[in-house]
Amino acid sequence: AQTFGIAEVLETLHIKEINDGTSTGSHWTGNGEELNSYSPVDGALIAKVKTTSKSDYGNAIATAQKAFRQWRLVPAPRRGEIVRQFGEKLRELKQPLGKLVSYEMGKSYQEGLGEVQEMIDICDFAVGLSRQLHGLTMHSERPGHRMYEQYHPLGVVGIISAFNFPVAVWAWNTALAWVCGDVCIWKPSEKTPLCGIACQKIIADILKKNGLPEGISCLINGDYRVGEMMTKDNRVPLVSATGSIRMGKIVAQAVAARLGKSLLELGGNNAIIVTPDADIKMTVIGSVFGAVGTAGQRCTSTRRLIIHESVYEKVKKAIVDAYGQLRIGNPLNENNHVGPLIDKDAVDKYREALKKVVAEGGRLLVEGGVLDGEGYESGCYVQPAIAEARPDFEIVQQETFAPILYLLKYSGDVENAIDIQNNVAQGLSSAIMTNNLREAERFLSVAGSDCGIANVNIGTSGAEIGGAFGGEKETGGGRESGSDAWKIYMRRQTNTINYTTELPLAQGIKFDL
Ligand code: UN1
Repeated sequence: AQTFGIAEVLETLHIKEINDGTSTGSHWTGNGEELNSYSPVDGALIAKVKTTSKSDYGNAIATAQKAFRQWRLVPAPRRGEIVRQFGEKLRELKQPLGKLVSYEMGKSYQEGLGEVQEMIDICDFAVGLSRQLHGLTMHSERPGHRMYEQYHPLGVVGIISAFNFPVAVWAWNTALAWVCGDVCIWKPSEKTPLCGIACQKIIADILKKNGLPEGISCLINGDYRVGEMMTKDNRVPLVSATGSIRMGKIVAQAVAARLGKSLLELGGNNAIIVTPDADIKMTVIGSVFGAVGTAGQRCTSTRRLIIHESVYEKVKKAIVDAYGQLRIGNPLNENNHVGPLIDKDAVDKYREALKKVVAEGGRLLVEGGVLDGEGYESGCYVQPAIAEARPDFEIVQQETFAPILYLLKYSGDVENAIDIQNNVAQGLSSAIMTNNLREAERFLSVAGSDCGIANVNIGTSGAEIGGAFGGEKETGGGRESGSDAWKIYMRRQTNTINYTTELPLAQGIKFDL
């Protein structure tokens, strides 16, 4: 019933009505239950996907392990060449893939394109990285000895990703893991399985054209039960998981129980501190995009504004006025700013949060509400809301994955704002709006923000791929994407070589025979 050229998009990306959900490269099966993918844009059933059964999973792992034995022998720059081809293909398919992201997940088409751009960027990054997987050399304390370290691939990397970035987060992980010499098994969110299928088809085609084995990229589909097959599996040395704190705790414990490694990127409760010196115009743009972009469903979404009392009324008015300009509706229509939430469960959680903030003594400045009528038939469209609240409200301490912004007031020094900011369980992204150099530096200092990301005069969302992405505390501590995040996908080996005819022991120990 929808008319956004979606049929064409699905055809270009080779998505059929019923898709087998398990792929070991070019080979597809799916013997598990059926999963429906509905669009939150118009409520339509886009396609049915067969989930991964235990035996499908077993096949995928076996194929991946076999592929690893070959892939690890391919020189890293040659592996980079495959990632380069993948990035080129993504450039070609940016529009249809961006549209599928927008239609299956509900973010605006612009943001869908932005997400594919993040994939392209990480591919470029990984290509360069493929010639820079450096270790250090050290000076041995023993004469005639050489000491150095090298990085080897880990093996099979499991990737569990969330609905909100249905393609980019996989790419951050997999592009790095591939150049590192790992093979990957990906379980996308059960809410966005088609994005996963589209990506798998793109890479499978490239692998095939290059005569590379199936299993360098595998796809599995289903809910937490399918994820659990990987978290409990010794053959998966690293599990990289993005999603809720609740999910992260389950994954971390399952992986730790077998002493595997996990890379966690979980919830945020991100704040912007607005100081007396803030540029109000920039504050409004940064805050509004941060709070309502992706309908508040980024882990970096702005949830709290911590505003100095001297500018509180001014900032409040400017932001409330800006909310009056927001257009909510079909995300494929470029005139709209805000699309739907992912599903009706998310709408319920949004409603409950608004009730809760009022029950705790907060005041709604922009009331919010669920939209109905023409164009809103899916029941997933909500109005972004703003509430005046206090930092210690239970609901303000939590991450609600919806466009709800809490305004909090501080007085006195910037330290008071930093305290409020840090006084939550999560530690992903943070920002300060100020033209005061001292305040900015205090915010970035050892006594400043405790988050993995701390920005000055930028909002909390929209991080570039070049930096390490992730956060502290209940955000899980993992770092993905840029900087030296690649190291977690490899194992470090220290090598000492003796090129003399003596065997001196370290620490000067004498052991005469
Ligand atoms: C996420 O929400 O899981 O910084 C990732 C940002 C994006 C990534 C968000 N580059 O908002």
